[in-house]
Amino acid sequence: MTPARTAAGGGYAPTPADRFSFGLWTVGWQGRDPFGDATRPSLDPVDTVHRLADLGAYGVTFHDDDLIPFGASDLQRERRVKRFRTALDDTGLIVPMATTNLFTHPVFKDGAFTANDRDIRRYALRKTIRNIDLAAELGARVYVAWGGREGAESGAAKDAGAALDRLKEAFDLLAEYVTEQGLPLRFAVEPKPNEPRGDLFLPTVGHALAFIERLERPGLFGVNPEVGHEQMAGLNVPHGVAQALWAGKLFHIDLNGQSGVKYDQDLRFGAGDLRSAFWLVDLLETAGYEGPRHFDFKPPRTEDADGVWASAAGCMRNYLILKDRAAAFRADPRVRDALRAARLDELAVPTAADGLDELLADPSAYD
Ligand code: 3MF
Ligand code: MG
Ligand code: MG
Repeated sequence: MTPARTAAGGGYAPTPADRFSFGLWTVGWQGRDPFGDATRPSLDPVDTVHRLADLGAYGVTFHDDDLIPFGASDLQRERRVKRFRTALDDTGLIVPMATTNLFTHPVFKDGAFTANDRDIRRYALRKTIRNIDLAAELGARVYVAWGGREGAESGAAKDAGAALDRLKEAFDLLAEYVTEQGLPLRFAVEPKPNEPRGDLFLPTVGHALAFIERLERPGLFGVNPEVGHEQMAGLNVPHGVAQALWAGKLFHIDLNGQSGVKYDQDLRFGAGDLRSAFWLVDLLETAGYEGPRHFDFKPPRTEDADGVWASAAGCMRNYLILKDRAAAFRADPRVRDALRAARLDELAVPTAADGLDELLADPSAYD
């Protein structure tokens, strides 16, 4: 632990240098779930910007519909954006990322870019492009694409190959748009195995990485892994993130907590999976990831307004505590000795640097 973190009032106070960001929909979640209605009133995005800045975050992110209610007139849209922009200017908060809501409105009941209905697919693209323009205007550098309802419940209801063709077509068109407009945006595909659909396309980081390589402009695409989503598939989150980093594709990350293979819990970061969170922070802090530490969590629906901000603060505090613990772990001479004894340094040495012929000519390698 560094004294700077622990000295003042409990310590671990986040600053903008920590690059913490939150979606408007996270703290703004009203507690509506499949079994129950809202337990909290809606939040004004302007107030959210001020609260997040006060807590020490550096960024705020949004779906189009979080900022501008679906169906708003052009005038309402203009007013909402203006107020939001003023709040950003007043607080210094930035918009590192934005995304599209392609799942709430009933027209998306069968997906968006992979809906069987072509009109819905065309509408989804136009909705996305409209928000890409706004994202770029507000200074975002990453545009996240979570499939939402791209998936199916029954085998015959969706042709998976055709759906992947349409998904590729959509991403190629979006990449063409940002390229032609000269917008400084890159896309981050967010995998999720299921929920709200029975099964979703691009279910894991690995599926998304493989898909990206089939696109026309793969350089414009990376991934936005979410802690809980990988765990819903029983996977090791730090390993998935490490592979994204290895591929140069970690464009963004959704941090939260999850306790095992079940529905998407969106707990505050560190809750439910503390060991995994420790290794994830260790990785992010040592592997050169410089993007936002973005929290995609839900304050429990049992919490009131104060609890919302306390749990948002808890996400950041948990991250900073784990960052300290990971640094202390790496600096501990006993750990260093143990890692050497386990021969971790040897794994960094190429197995056959002299080539295949040398390997085959070396009897000691086999005999
Ligand atoms: C759902 C999610 C989404 C995405 C968001 C894009 C509502 O499980 O994680 O949050 O993160 O749509 O950023
Ligand atoms: Mg997410
Ligand atoms: Mg989620």
